[in-house]
Amino acid sequence: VGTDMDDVLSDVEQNYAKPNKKYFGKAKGKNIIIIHLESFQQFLINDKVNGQEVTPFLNSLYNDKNTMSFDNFYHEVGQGKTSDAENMLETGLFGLPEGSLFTKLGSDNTFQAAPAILGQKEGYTSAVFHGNTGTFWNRNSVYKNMGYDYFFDASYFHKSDDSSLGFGIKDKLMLSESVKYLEQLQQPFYAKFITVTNHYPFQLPDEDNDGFTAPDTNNSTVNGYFVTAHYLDNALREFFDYLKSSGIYDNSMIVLYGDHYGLSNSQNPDLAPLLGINSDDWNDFNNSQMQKVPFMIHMKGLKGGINHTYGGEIDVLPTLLHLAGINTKQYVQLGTDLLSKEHNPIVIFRNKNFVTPHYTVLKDNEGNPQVYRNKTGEQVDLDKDPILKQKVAKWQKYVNDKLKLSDTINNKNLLRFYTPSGFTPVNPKDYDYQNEIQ
Ligand code: GP9
Ligand code: MN
Repeated sequence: VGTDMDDVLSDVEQNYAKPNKKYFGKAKGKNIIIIHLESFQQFLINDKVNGQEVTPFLNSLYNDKNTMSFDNFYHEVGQGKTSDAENMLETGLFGLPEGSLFTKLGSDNTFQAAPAILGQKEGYTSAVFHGNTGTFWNRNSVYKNMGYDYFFDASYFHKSDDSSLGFGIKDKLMLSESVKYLEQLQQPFYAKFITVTNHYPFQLPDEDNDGFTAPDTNNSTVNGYFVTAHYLDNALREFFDYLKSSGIYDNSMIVLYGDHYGLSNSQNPDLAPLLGINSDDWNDFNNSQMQKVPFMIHMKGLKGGINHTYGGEIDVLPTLLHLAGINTKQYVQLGTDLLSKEHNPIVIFRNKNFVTPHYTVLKDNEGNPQVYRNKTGEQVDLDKDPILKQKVAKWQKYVNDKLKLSDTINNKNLLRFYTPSGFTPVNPKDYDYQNEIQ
């Protein structure tokens, strides 16, 4: 066991990217509000359908001078979907190659996660707001191990015949009713809002639609996706209005991210014409581009802009902790700060495919790498480019090693053998969310 952990620590030390002085501590002492945009893909940003902006509010936020907006940010989830995204953002480790880490290991493993780190280092109160029952994805148990002080699940929200859709309370209702709880939280707080309405099968009742006209492809999932995304956008506008009128906005850093794709590869050819691409020309590279999701950091006084850095969900935790003024050197986190000059821009997908700032590398059915140029989407013949071929092999080894390291840490529960100095291990018995009975 000792050697396992020694390997982990030496890798983590080599991987460490020191904070950028320009940003370190910029959000020190501010509330941190994380908004999890369910199934929300980057292509929706600035997109129009039938002459209507799909997400006018998010577009305005994306282009706001106080928002750092990323346009080469990818989700990196596996089968654990939402729970994998949460896991990466909270712990800085990947999900599992199969299944959900939350479900498989979340009740037993030792975590050194965001709520505990922020709580212990900077006195943050932490809370999650979510319109589904607390047991879904084993959250009830996992959040205790992560040190979340509060978990407001479905049982905390008012219910009526039409208040829920799919996986839970509709976003507008969940966000507006969260306000009364948010106001009571001791500041600074670290609060996460997990939306649900923009979820497959993307069927919004007419009474929840403000008149947005769906596209009319032959695929009702594709059509509905734009409508539920538009609904989510409206819900966020209302939520921001509240944050502003309550004054919370002025002392908060608000972080928004898409957890994973909403439209799957099998649906993408039906989406293609709406993106100006012929369905017959749609290929694996196009599918990989669809794995881009929003990542935005919004805060009054933050010098923002569109940031083209390549990164993914694994990189969020060190980025946010550095903004909060907490150094990450001693923590076992496998991504790197997106704002650091030493950030590592290789984006790792859970299936071992990957993206570099210039190339996208996807394995075919035989496991052979297919390499595409990001700029043009054209495929590169590796046999005609032995130097690139060598580089791809080197990158692939790096990717495989990183995922293997993550799996070792998680499967062997290695963090129970290593406590960062100044950190107190979390005792789940200290937490009780009173939401087990539904
Ligand atoms: C369920 C919600 C959806 O509570 O977070 O999870 P997903 O199906 O996207 O993994
Ligand atoms: Mn999800």
